[in-house]
Amino acid sequence: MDTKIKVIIDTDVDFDDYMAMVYLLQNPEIEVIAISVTGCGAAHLSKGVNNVANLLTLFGSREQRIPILRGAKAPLLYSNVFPAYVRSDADIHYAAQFPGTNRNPNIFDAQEWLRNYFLDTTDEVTVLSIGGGTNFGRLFQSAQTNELLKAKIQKHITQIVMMGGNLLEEYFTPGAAGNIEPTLGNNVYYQNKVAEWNIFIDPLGAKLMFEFGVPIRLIALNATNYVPIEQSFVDSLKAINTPQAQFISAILAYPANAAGIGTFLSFWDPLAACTITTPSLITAETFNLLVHQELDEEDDQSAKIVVDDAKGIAIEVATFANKDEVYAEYLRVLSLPVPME
Ligand SMILES: [Ca+2]
Repeated sequence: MDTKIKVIIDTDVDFDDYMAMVYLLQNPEIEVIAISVTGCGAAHLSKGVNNVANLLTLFGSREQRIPILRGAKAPLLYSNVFPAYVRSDADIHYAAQFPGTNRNPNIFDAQEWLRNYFLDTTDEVTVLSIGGGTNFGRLFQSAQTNELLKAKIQKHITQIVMMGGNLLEEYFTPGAAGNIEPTLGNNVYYQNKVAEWNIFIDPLGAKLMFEFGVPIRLIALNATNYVPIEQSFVDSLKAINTPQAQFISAILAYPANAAGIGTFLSFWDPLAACTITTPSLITAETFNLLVHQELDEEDDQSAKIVVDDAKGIAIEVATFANKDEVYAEYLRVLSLPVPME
């Protein structure tokens, strides 16, 4: 009997998305069903799709045929974007070399593939959302007018594990501040101190995901702040002689990433991925949450996660993570041999 946990990954193909994807693809307890790509986050859509296809050459011929889903070219609301340097570095996959070119990738339209998959499937799947809410928000929005699709999605998604959001000090101690302005450096083109990027990129996408009625575990900055990427982790990873570990080492060695080791980089998306098999890595509490939608150019609160006991939706929020255990779990899986048939 197949007891693997089936996972659909929704990614913006950022540096830490590679960490999360490799961890899941290499984990014998996981079966990756499909990888949907959004063009609204780090990588542009065509680059992201191409990079995911080539990433799969780190794995065997079955993995190289995993469906890759071309998702959104624009958010459902606003047009918030990452800084250009973040996007161009993601587009060139941090100059890390893929083992080869995927000559025969299975590429589909995301909305069409996901609709057909959920209408047909008997699987129970976990969705790992690590690129903002646009692709699944759009799917859930279209399912609001299709009762069969809605029921099938609600039945067959066991859980969404979403890297995103932050509980501010007014709601939880220790609070986690937003991460928009720190990423912008000297070019602060958004005046927003409260939001986290994955929610900020598409506040409506996140809202639609929250409201759909599938259980959500939010891997918030409150938890990821406990797991910075430190030099000790980079050194341990470098000592692992698998092509997969060496590839992630190359991603982290790219100058813009290396500058963040021990400073501004955290185990964002890979922490979310690790909790799928190992929820004991985090402490979580349920809060009733809303996503603030209105944009204000001068003191922007858009994408703020608001705790509202009357109107909020019950969401499980990770508030703590055990760094040593997260490192150990990640390194354990990246040390496993990969059958290349
Ligand atoms: Ca991401």
